[in-house]
Amino acid sequence: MATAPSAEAALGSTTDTGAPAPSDRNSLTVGADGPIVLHDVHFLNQMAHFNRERIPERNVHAKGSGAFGTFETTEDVSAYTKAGLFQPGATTDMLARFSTVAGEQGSPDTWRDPRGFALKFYTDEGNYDLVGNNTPVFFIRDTMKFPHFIRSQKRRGGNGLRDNNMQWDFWSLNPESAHQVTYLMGDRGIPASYRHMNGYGSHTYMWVNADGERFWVKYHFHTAQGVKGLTDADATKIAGEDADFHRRDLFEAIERGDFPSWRLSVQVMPYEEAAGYRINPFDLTKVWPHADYPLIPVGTMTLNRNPENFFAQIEQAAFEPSALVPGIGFSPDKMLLGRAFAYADTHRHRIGANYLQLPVNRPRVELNSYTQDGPMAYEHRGDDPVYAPNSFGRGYADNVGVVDPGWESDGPMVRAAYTPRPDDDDFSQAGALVRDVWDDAQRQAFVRTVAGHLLGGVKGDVLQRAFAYWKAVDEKTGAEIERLVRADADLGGPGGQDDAAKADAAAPVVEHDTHARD
Ligand code: HDE
Repeated sequence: MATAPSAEAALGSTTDTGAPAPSDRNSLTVGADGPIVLHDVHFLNQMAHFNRERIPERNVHAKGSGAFGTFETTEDVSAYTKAGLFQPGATTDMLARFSTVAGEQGSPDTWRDPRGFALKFYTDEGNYDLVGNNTPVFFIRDTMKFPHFIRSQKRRGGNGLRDNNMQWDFWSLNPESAHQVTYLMGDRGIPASYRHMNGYGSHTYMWVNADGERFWVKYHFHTAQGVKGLTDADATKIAGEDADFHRRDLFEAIERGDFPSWRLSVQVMPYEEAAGYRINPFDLTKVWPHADYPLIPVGTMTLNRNPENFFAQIEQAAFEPSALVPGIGFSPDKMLLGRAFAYADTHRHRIGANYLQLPVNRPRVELNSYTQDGPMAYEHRGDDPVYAPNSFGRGYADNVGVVDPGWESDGPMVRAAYTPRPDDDDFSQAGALVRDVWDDAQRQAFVRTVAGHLLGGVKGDVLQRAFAYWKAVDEKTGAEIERLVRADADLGGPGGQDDAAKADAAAPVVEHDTHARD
């Protein structure tokens, strides 16, 4: 027998205009069984707003989770940057959001996929956003390819299904993807949790110190929890039991006071060394070997506060590589420069032109920006002049000359493919990962994961190109992948790992930065 709601629960609610609500349970009708009347405006408003509760999901990184915390600069890197948040002793509030890439909002957290590692620092010089991944490299090096890449990883136009053949068609036709795909198919491809993965800025950025000296930097966030991964078999099982496994883990860890932290280090390259470096330092598919540019510690990021409301604070969180602060700049990395446009543009579409006025996105400094009005405008400047320059005391910027962190560039405007440097090819860094960084157990798990993925529908010329791709990475493991696929080996389940491999791969991955090599 259904019990009536408790008396205190019936104390009432309001309409959206603030009046006492008539009822949240019964619509207004003519007679008890008559038609609903058009002027039941509380019902109309509830229904109309319900129809508008969703905003478009992120078209990549749709499934994710986040938390608030702080970043503390514990070392002195002021020789390299004047950015306030990276001065010794600075502590800055921040927000982090972790995510998968290809899956939709309801997709499982434990799919094999890179993980987003998006950070927003609410500094006293404005927001600084560092929007990275849990891998130090990426699949492509030119923004123009990005829509094509993402579409090949999502769903076919005809049947709306994901398709391994389509994924491998793109990857094998774009061999610069080999380093990232190797990483993806290895033990970093399915983190045990968001807390047990590293984060990277991936791109090369610019730092500028107080004397105007410029440096190129790469960011490394090493998890203090230790890097741990899941086997395909375990991940597939968890995906069936709890699609929100990583979201739940992060939320519950912070709830119980088990605050996850990461140690930030940077690699620093003096400005003038970029031109002669043996690897293109701005190629996002490459790392800088640590022997060339060792890690320099900076500080610690700790996540210690869960969102109060997921939609308001995480679904509407807007991260953008274009949110920079003095002392930090872009680099000639075409992917980074493409992203400098894309993110704010996507926020205007997904959330609205005034997305930066939402508390989770609002910079924590006094603003004097000449953007105004637009839908849902909340902040305003009264009757201040709306133009610059003006004679009525509203400040405006009028700098000329070299104002922004930048670099020298000249030559004809071209659409360039890639101009490799002496040690620049699409496969050797991936091969070094397989041969020099991984141990036998990791190599075996990798071979079975790739073979299992290829056995998932990859065929014909695409399969032949995939075999050639893996042999170009590493002849021995490439040949083993081909042997297993041609034998149509029973690899023990969806991820292609039988119990033996599972036992090996499930062992905690020893913390190693897979790029502390050569
Ligand atoms: Fe993204 N990316 N991306 N991406 N990306 C987005 O922005 C884009 C790339 C990354 O938790 C989108 O708000 C372009 C690299 C993260 O809210 C979109 C290119 C890296 C997140 C977008 C790239 C990333 C996104 C989708 C090629 C790591 C989630 C929704 C140049 C270094 C941030 C949105 C969050 C989200 C564009 C490639 C990381 C569409 C054009 C490389 C962590 O704007």
